[in-house]
Amino acid sequence: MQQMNALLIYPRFPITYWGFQHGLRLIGKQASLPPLGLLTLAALLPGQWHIRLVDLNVTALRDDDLRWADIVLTGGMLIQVESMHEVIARGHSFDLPVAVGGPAPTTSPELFGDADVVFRGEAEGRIDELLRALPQSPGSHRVLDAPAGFPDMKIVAVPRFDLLDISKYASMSVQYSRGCPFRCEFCDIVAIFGHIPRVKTPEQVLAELGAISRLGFRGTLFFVDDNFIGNRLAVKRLLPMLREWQRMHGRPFEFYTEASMDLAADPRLLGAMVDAGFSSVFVGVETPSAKALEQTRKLQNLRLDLSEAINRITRAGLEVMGGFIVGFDSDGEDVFALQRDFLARQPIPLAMVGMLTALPGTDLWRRLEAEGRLRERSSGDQFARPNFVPAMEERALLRGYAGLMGWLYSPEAYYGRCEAYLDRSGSRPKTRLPTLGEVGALLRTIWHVGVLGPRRRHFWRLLARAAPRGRMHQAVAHAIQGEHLVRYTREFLLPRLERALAGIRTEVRDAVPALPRVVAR
Ligand code: B12
Repeated sequence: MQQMNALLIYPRFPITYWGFQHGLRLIGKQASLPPLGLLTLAALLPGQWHIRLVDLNVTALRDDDLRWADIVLTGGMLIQVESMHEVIARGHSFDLPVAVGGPAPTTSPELFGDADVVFRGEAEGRIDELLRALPQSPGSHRVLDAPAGFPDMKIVAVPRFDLLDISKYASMSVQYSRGCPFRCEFCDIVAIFGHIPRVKTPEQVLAELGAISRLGFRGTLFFVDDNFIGNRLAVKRLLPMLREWQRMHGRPFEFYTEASMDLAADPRLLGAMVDAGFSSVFVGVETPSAKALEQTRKLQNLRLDLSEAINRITRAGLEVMGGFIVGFDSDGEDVFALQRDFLARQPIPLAMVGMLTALPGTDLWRRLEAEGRLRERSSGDQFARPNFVPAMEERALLRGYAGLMGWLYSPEAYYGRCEAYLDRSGSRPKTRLPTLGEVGALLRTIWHVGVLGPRRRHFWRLLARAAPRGRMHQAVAHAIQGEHLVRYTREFLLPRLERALAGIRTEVRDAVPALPRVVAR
């Protein structure tokens, strides 16, 4: 096998809710999470290859990198497509062949006609196929479709975390499982990763934690699973080993992940997650409307009282981060008040409320296509105008959504949810002492938010509430997060929704045929 210089480039994200760009500045970081897909791919490439990673969210792509490279490998989500095309053009301008992979090429290969190789699906067990398809120079175009079936997670190599400049990232990430047993109509996970959760061995997971720990990273670590508890038996074997590993290594990490709502019905599993060092969990709550949950086949959320479930998880010691959706076909204009009343009673500071969007490869996409309601491809951005004709009158949907988001991330409502969380959250095992970087972030936040910031009154009130509970670092973390969520809503989301509304008004006006001018007799 010939030695090659492979340049792995992670495309830029636009500013988004999940990007936390305004918060990152306060903690002196450039990105919230590393490009785990490319790091995992890098570990599969031939050992004699030289590999360089350039994450455009933390650094710029230099001509020197392109001059050094023999080939460019890039990959990402639909929301990164614009930057992916720039990477392809840049690579070609240095006469380099470019291969693309990851979620966006996997679900929408037709978007990458400019790439030399479009790799769909998981890379494990398919590196030879990729190497055979890689041309010496640009100009050809091959699509490598995902094979039927999915690779065993036991062959996933320890990602090349050593390629990262870890000082640039707020969190690290590992993946324990792929796939989800549920079949929500709007989600493409089953299409991409299957509905039988595949898991790594506990030894694989501990090896990855060891690799990250040896790099000196201390802090939050995201288990990027679609559903961490998809395989109950396996995860119950993993958790005690995680707890022991944390104990042996001085509890270097606070874990967070994604899980289905039925976690609330398993107190032993909840307890084991908290003991292992989990501090928060992202849950797809979606909506308090039973009709909508039924319609979108989120049946697991109908089997329990959502409020009770959220409070049970919170009391157990896990902060709930919630995903919510408005714009289901069964939603009337009362859905905004329904969501608002529900959210006002929940201890959920980070509530990601989006409008239903149709992702390629989902059952929702297929249904809307059959109904002739699809408009255009979606970047997966649920915070923009729907990419299909909604059942609710669209201006009412956008106005209602803007009203809900304006309230949700008003300082009063946001800090109110942070206080509710403090009041109801259960205790967690003590973690390590703060790093110097974390002390720096604390001081910067006190100055920029507590002294100079427009939300300082809320900030000090929250800290005063947290102090007697020994939860100061959590209150500061919520204040940092709040800076992004409040500013992104005010400075980006609401103006964008206003523009979309104005656009619809023009469309409606232009659609009305000019009435023949009536000449008064
Ligand atoms: C972690 C994660 C996030 C993190 C960010 C991660 C990051 N890198 O910054 C957070 C929480 C911030 C996030 C946010 C969003 N996310 Co997200 N996220 C994920 C999640 C859960 C895991 C991704 C991951 O790390 N996987 C682990 C790695 C190992 O897998 P992988 O990336 O697929 O890579 C493998 C292969 O694809 C391949 N491969 C990857 N790259 C390349 C390149 C080449 C050249 C080759 C050959 C192969 C290859 O090899 C790897 C090993 O097999 C996925 C779901 C999933 N299970 O993948 C959703 C997912 C990627 N997210 C999605 C979406 C829509 C979003 C949002 C747009 C949601 C929103 N509306 O705001 C935001 C946008 C991001 C932002 N900054 O705003 C969608 C993307 C859909 C699409 N087709 O593009 C996914 C698939 C979830 C879904 N339900 O559909 N997300």
